[in-house]
Amino acid sequence: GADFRDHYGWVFYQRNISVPAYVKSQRIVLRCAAVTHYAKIYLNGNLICEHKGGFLPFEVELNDVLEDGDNLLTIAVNNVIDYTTLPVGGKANMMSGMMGGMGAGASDKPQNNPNFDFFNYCGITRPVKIYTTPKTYINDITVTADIDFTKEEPSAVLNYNVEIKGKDYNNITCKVELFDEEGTKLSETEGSEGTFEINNVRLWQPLNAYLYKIKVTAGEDVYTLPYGVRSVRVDGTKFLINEKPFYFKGYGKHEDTFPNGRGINLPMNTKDISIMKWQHANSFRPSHYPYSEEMMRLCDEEGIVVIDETTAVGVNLQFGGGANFGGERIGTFDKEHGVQTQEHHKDVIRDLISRDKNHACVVMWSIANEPDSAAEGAYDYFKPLYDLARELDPQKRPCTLVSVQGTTADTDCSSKLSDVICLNRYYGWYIHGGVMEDAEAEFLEEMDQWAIHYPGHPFIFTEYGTDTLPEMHRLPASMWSQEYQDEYMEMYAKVFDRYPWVVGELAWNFADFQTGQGIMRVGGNRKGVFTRERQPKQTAHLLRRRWETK
Ligand code: BDP
Repeated sequence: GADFRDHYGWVFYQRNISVPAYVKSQRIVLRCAAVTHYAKIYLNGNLICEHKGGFLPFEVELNDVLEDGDNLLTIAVNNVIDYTTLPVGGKANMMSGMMGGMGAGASDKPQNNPNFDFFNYCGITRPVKIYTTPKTYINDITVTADIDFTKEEPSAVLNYNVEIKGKDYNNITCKVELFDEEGTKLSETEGSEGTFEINNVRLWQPLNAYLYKIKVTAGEDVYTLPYGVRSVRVDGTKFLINEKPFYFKGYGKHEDTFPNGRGINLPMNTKDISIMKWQHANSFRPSHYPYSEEMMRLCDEEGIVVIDETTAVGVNLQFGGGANFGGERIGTFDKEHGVQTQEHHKDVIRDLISRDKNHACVVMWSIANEPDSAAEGAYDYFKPLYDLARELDPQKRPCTLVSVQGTTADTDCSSKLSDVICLNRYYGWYIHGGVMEDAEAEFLEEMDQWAIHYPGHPFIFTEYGTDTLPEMHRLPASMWSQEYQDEYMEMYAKVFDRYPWVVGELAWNFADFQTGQGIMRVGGNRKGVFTRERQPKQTAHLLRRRWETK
């Protein structure tokens, strides 16, 4: 019922667990892949672990706390979002605020006010597992590749680093073997740090993946890491993958399906990737939070390029007319009244890079979506975050943030910090809705400004789209109709094609998705190029034709 849907605060998941005696000599670990947004784990009533942030894994060792027989495991989950969490919850309802404070959201009941446009699905959204390792175990593996492109057949040096933990970590032998994708052993070496040379390396290419396997044996522990060898770098206005200019074609997505909500849905992941391939799409942005590890692996396997994003959505108190603080306008980065997210934001970056650093599919880090990046204090908020990401990423991928409509070349701190400028633009929807000529004219005007102020970097359009109802057709085209979505997509394509420094188009959104209630949303956000059931709207065919040759 509505009470459950609108629940605010804690819920408790409980069950008994028991671990067979024969594994008790092992290290026993409880791993939660995602608990949204705050978790407290109790075993037999004792708090054993806490974790903030709803989209990244955490784990806790159970050996010292497990009792024989049944143990009561409690996972307490809190769904509250506010000025200290990512994503950010506001003081007032953002969606109704957009229309001058009317609409849903007026209630005295304590409630969440998402400062973002997707339903605040919470709970245990990904697998909880108990697994074992030997007492001395492989804690982490980091691999980077130096590729020599000067020869006709490129060669590569893989550098690996294995972190071993546990009581014997110092005097254990570590064997590392390299296999090709078919499982043929190519070479073998010893030591927790080392290199492999690969002549005639098979590169991981967009839509043409190739994964080597790196098998680490440390004492009794074994782990095999699939690893795609590829390079990424920005050169002038180009985004290079394996030294070749890459053009992003695809979407911003959500982890959102019926009836799973944000709960993991593996068959739908497979379906989504196969639909994107049908369309000749090669990439997407896992907006606005890190997706499941299963999805990241699938992208590695399928050659889908990913812009990996943190949970920082809603770091912008200008939404809803900026009336978030008791009806007053306050600065997003105001020390006293603004968001208090920077430290947590750093933790999310640490956890994200530590989880995803080895994935070939990840070619860039997105530090935030539509923050108040032109506000006073934005540079000071973001500079340390970029520094941290650049320091932590062993592959030194480019970094960006995704800029909201209204930022300009000279005001957006992204201009100073990002390797690629990523823009969300809605000319023809939120601005000049229904008047395509005006929309195009203002869009071109903005593009020319960026060209003057900010030459020399690549640009990706990370969002553009229109709410579109599958049943609605209109001639002449008008807003919400299939025809309008087509005309809008055609206009954007025309603009993108004018500017050689535009290196990507990620339409908003791949599929319709659930949002909160409000007068701006009809049964959710309907900007999908596919319905929530993953059936094509008319524009899916138009994009397919474009992307086949683009
Ligand atoms: C942008 C947001 C995205 C929204 C989209 C929209 O980044 O989350 O869903 O606009 O309004 O502001 O559809």
